[in-house]
Amino acid sequence: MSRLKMMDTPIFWVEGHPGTLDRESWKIEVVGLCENPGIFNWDDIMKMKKTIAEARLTSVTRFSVKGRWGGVKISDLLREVKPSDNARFCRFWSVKKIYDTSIPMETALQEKTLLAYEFDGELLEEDYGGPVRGFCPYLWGYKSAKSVVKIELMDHYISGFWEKRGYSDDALIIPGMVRDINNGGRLKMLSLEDCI
Ligand SMILES: Nc1nc2c(c(=O)[nH]1)N[C@H]1C(S)=C(S)[C@@H](COP(=O)(O)O)O[C@H]1N2
Ligand SMILES: [Mo]
Repeated sequence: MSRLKMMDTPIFWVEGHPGTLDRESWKIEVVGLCENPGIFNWDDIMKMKKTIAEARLTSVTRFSVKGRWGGVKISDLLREVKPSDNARFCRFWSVKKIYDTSIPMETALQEKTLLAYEFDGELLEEDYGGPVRGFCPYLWGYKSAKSVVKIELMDHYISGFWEKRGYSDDALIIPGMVRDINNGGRLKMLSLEDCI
């Protein structure tokens, strides 16, 4: 059983669980405002530089899970597609293209914002957004789209699935009590600094 599951990390699939997803044939389209749009498959992602970010995924529903998230930095990925000067937002689409969420380019380019495929050295399973998910510890968890199939570079902002339903567009983490998944769900006071 994976670490995430062993710790009983909540599994959110508001659009419905996607079922079994095939890692080997996984493809992520990177399109929109860039010079070199492209499709990155699992092998392409495996060949790119791996970054491990020790950080927390923290939900506005007030759980937080810390670990070594492994993947490709969004900044490394974007270097390949050469974003245009007017690309200001990065929109992530999950499998089925029902769930989407967008983050500002500055946040996408930060050190710990990843296309993640690992947690504590284990490949992510479908429950937790495998094969490859967005991971952005700087913002509430709804900005970390699971099982990403498409990234769109845009010059304007569009509210995503949860943002349209009332969650804030900026998703700035507000300090407060959360259930600390690494510690059996016990309450813990958490600030943004603890998340990153
Ligand atoms: N496709 C998709 N991505 C999603 C969600 C979702 O329901 N569907 N939930 C978001 C929310 S609100 C959070 S807190 C995290 C939860 O990640 P987990 O299910 O791996 O714990 O995923 C985010 N990404
Ligand atoms: Mo969440």
